[in-house]
Amino acid sequence: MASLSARIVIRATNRELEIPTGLFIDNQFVPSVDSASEPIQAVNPSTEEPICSVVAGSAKDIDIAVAAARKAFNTTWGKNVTGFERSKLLNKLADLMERDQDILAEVESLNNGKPVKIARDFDIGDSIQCLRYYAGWADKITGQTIEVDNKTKLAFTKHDPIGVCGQIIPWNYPINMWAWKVGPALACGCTIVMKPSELTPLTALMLSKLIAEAGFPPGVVNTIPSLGSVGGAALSAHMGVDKVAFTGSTVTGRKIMEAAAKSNLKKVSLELGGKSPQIVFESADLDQAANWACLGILYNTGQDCTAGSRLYVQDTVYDKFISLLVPKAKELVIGDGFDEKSGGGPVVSKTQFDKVWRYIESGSAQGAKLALGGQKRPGKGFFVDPTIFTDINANMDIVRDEIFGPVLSVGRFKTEEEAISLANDTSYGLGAGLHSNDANQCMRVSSALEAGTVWVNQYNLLNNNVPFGGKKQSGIGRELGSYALEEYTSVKAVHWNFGEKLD
Ligand code: TXE
Repeated sequence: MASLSARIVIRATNRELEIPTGLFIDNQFVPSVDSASEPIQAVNPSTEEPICSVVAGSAKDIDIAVAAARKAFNTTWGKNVTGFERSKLLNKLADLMERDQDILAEVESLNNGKPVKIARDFDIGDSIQCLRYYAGWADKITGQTIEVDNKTKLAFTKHDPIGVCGQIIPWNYPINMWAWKVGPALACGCTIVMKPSELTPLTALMLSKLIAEAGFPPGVVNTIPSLGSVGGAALSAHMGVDKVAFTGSTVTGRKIMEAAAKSNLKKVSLELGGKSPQIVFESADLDQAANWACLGILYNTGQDCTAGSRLYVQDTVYDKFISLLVPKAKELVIGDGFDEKSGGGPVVSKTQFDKVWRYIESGSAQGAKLALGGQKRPGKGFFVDPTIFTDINANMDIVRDEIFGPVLSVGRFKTEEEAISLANDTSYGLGAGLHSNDANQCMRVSSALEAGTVWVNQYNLLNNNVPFGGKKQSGIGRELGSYALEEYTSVKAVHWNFGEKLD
């Protein structure tokens, strides 16, 4: 039987800690009921060394977790707990995450590769704030009273928790994606079966321990590390799951929607891939625009659903802009997440590394010009240095497909109309950015861009109180802000008769 915890030593900081490695059901770490279920190996992408192995859940384990979540929904949680109590527990969880932020940051870095300081200051800091933001909502979820007929009738609405939620999250922001999904679901009174990515299960397991410590009743949050094709597929097709929330690839999003349609028509929210454009107009502060463009494509080593991977520059300032952009991108040090000098880590896995390199090679083969990067590093670790292609055309794979690495394609345009048309020439619609000092142009272009989020004179910054999600094939539904509450509630209309009599 696979062990239910692992003792690991983080060499860089000399930290020794015990990581839970079982399935988390009913506030207990347990083994899989399937003796055939092979454990998942967590790997450090900076060294390619194994960290520890984790129990992998099977479809039968998903059944058990869903049953635990249903029981909790019907007894201790759901409509049986006040918003005030939910708020208190969410705040307590945020406090525990704050207490453990250094440990969580180190484990996040170990398993995902991102720099520890970025994990601590941004990923974990934002996640704590996200939980506190939704703690604030928990006792403010209200319906409406609606006048129907003043003399005899009244209607009102109730925003009921939707029920048992399957949440399937990816590996690029393991803690953030956990908080974005857990925060609003718990605030609304839902219960959860969480499936972290098989590549990055460790912090979700550590957070599960904090769920129990915070005092959430058993079964409210259950965590089943599992392969996507096993646990993810089982959750999406489960008749006992009322809603599935997903962040990941468009290919998988499509499968989830299909499984939902073929089973119980559960509610689905999808946050999928992107090929987000940024436009630099001639009036922009070019130095600033170059900074934001670098942040847009290089943050999290480009493993970002809103990565600004296509950049269109007005031809009158094109050469000047490239001469500012390339040295700035070159400055970023990609290295081991535990090295203080690293501003970015490796990509998450060998599969992702190979995918990024296939695209870099295809860019050159299809005639784009390398302005930066393109050299593989010797040695261990899935490191890819910042890479910039110019002289692109709309049919190249590097321009059409999501690469999810630090690879930027730069093109040029003459008119505003042409810039908008190039930017919108994609099946995706997640993020878009524009840089201009002409206020009217900012208004015109931001309204013409087909994306769920448009950044003006900045890029890639999100706030917990502002909604986030995609248009076109980048997704359905919204996370963050008050909009996320709609994903986890079901509106009930109650019609009340206080006077009309039927003959
Ligand atoms: O994604 P998957 P992968 C994009 C990015 C990346 C590509 C492939 O371009 O290169 O996707 O990455 C679970 N039913 N994004 O293969 O498969 C899986 O276990 C249910 C963008 O890792 O979408 C994991 O928990 N679930 C993205 C989650 O889906 C399934 C973030 C994401 O994995 C499943 C990640 C199935 N049949 C990748 N198959 C973003 N939007 O930020 C897999 N999963």
